[in-house]
Formats: sequence, C-alpha cells, structure tokens
Amino acid sequence: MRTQVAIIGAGPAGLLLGALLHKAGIDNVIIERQSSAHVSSRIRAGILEQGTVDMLVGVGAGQRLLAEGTPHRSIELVFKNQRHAIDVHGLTGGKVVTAYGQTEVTHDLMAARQAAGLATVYEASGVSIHDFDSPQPSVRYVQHGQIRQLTCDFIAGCDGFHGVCRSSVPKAAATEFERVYPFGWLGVLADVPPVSPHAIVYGNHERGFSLCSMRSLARSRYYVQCPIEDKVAQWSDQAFWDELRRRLDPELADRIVTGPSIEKSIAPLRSFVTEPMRFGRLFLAGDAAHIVPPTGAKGLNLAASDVKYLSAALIEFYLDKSSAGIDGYSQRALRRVWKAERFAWSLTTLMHRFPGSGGFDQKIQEAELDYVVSSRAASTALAENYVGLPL
Ligand code: FAS
Ligand code: PHB
Repeated sequence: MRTQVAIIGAGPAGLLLGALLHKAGIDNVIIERQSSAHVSSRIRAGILEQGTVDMLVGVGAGQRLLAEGTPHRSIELVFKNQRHAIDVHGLTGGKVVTAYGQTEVTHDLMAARQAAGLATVYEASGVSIHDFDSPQPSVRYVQHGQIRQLTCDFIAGCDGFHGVCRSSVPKAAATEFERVYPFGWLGVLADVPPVSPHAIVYGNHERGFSLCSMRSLARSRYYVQCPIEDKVAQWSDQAFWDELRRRLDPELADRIVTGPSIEKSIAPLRSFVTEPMRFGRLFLAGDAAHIVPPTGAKGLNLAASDVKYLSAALIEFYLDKSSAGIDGYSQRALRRVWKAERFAWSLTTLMHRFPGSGGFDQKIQEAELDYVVSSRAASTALAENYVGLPL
C-alpha cells in the first residue's frame, strides 16, 4: 500500500492531522495499534482552547462541540478557604476556553474520518518505521496475522508518550528534558451536575491540590492530588468526596453533588520534551514529542497546535513545492511547546503540596496566589496563558 503521509496513532493528534491533510487533498493513512472501541473509550482531557475549537470546526468535526461544549469565561482559585474568580474573558479581550471531553473530540474526529471514507488501520500490531532518513520511508505492521507494508513520503509520529516513533530515533539524534512530579492526580468522573458549571476551580490546600471540572451540565470531572504510590483500590468513592470537600472553601464544599464514580483513575504527572521534533522524513507531534502536567489543561491543546503547524508545512510542501515549512516545523512547534511547558510547570508548582515542604512553602504559595488575584498584571498573565498563547 502507498500514501503520501503515514500517520502513526489515532489519538487527537493523528486524527486531527489526518483531517487537516485530507481537507487539503493530501492522501494519508492512520495506523493505530488499539481497536477503534478502545481509542474512543479513553477518558482524558476536558478543556479546549479556542484555537483547538476553531480547528475542529474547520475540518467539519465541530458540530456537536458547538452544540454541547460549555464555554468558560472565568476560572476560580481556592486558597486559605476562600474562592477568587479570575475573569479570563475580560482579561484577554474576550477569549474563553470550552469544556468538552477529549473522548467526545475523538468520537467526532473518528466519525468525520469514517464519513470521508479515509483509511484507518486499527489493531495493527508490531508497528515499525523504516528509512525515515531517506526519501522513501515506510511503515510495517501486522494485521489479521498478515505482515503489511505502507510506503509513503512522510511519517507523522502521533503515537503518544509510549509510542514507537520517538523510540525509533537514534539516541544520539535527540535530547530529552524531563521533570517527574512526586505525586499523582486521582480523577473521578460522575454523572452529577458540576459544582461550578461555568468555571474550572483550582484548589491549593495544605492537604494538596484539587480541581473541579465538568464534561456537561450532567457529568462532572473532579481530581485530588494523591501520593504517587497510591492505588485506586485504596480510594472509595466516599473517601474521594470527603477529601475533595476538605480541600475546597466551605460554600463550594457544601454545594458538591456526589454520586457513584463511573470512572476512577490515578494519572502520574511529568513534564517532558524531546528535541528536535523532526528527523528526516519523520515528524513527531503531540504526546509523542512532549508531555505536560495536566494542571494547565495544555496536553490536548498542544497536540492540536503541533498538527496545525505540521499540516501547514506538509501542505506547503505538496502544493507550493516548498520545504521551508517542514524545515522550520520543529523550531516553530518547540517555541510554543516550551511556553506551555513553563505555564503548566509553574501552575503545578504553585498549586500542589510537595513532599517535604513545610509551613514556609505553604505561605509562599498562598502569598503568590494572593498576589495573582489582587494584581491585574499577574491575573492577566495567568489568563492569557490559560486561554492559549497565539498560534
Ligand atoms: P494520545 O496518547 O492520545 O494518542 C496516541 C495514539 O497512538 C493512541 O491511540 C495509541 O493507542 C496509539 N499508539 C501508541 N503506540 C502505537 C504504536 N506503536 N503503533 C500504533 N499506534 C500507537 N491533557 C489535558 O489537557 N488535560 C487532562 O486532564 C489530561 N488528562 C490526561 C490523563 C491521562 C491518563 C493521560 C495519559 C493523558 C492526559 N492528558 C490530559 C493528556 C492527553 O489529553 C494528551 O495530551 C492527548 O491525548 C495527546 O494526544 P496525542 O498526542 O494524540 O496522544
Ligand atoms: C478536565 O476537565 O479534565 C481538566 C480541566 C482542567 C485541567 C485539567 C483537566 O487543568
């Protein structure tokens, strides 16, 4: 089989890249190791920047998002048992973020791809990539017991943090930067109305971080920071709700509507970047190239901005016969990646309780939060990073 661009991975990065390339008439095939049911059942991110929303609408996968997504004009910070609103909309000249689950984004992109009749190989095992330092790269995989080969002009590594593409790059050709955080996020999804339907609530407390978010007006997403060695089985639903309430201000704690968890998991937190993001005819995008702690709600949105740059570069190559875009992709993407890494790291450092930290550290965090909520300059800086820096 042959195509112009072979995309490894059918997560948000791969699906969105495929849609952007198809819209420009560039042939692409997605090769995914999991089943379509597995991919579309993943529960992950929940907050979309306007640039991500615009891209999804632009590729014809935004109808449900526009109908069911919930725009948020503010975020709220809870510390010292008090809650403070940050008017994100007012501080950024009218920008908002939209609450709409990554699960739904994946559904919508998969449906659009299927409707366009585009080739997606699910349940591909033993995926390997070859000759990406030559003009004839190829991908090999096994499907239904048959060894298959896909020849192509370019390979887009959209296969996430544990994928095959980054690990296929010679060690000497890449530099990795990493910070692993000494705690995790215990997340609960429940079919209960969100405690704060129009604002994401971030909590700083001496017991640890908490976050109140949503997927719809009938489905809520909550998180509490937990020790990295915790296991989900240790946490009953009641223990989760009790801990969440302890970390919020009294008024909000009283308003929490609890219910049985329909999903409960612990996610580790890390900051990670590999440089460069291009190796010959192989390009990395999304989690395959970088990871951010979810505190800044940047992971999914960075994947979207990577593929915006990568699709523009590939379109320029095919339509304008210019290599300027693909030659500049890595540097352009990394400039935005590192700014998002900085924001996610700084908000994680500000909001979480680090093992071994004491009263002084808590006071410093509270003083910084007090400054942020009382300074227009500081809250503007937070707001403009939260809605997403210009593309
Ligand atoms: P993905 O990991 O989503 O997709 C990669 C795809 O490649 C997967 O479908 C995988 O099956 C496939 N693949 C892997 N190896 C392969 C191989 N060898 N061959 C073929 N296919 C292969 N971000 C936020 O902004 N907010 C959050 O709250 C948040 N929570 C998260 C919770 C968890 C548990 C995780 C893991 C991530 C979370 N993220 C969050 C980040 C997440 O949303 C990612 O940023 C987003 O999924 C990135 O999309 P992709 O780059 O497409 O990678
Ligand atoms: C979510 O809704 O899952 C969410 C919201 C904000 C974050 C992280 C996750 O910073």
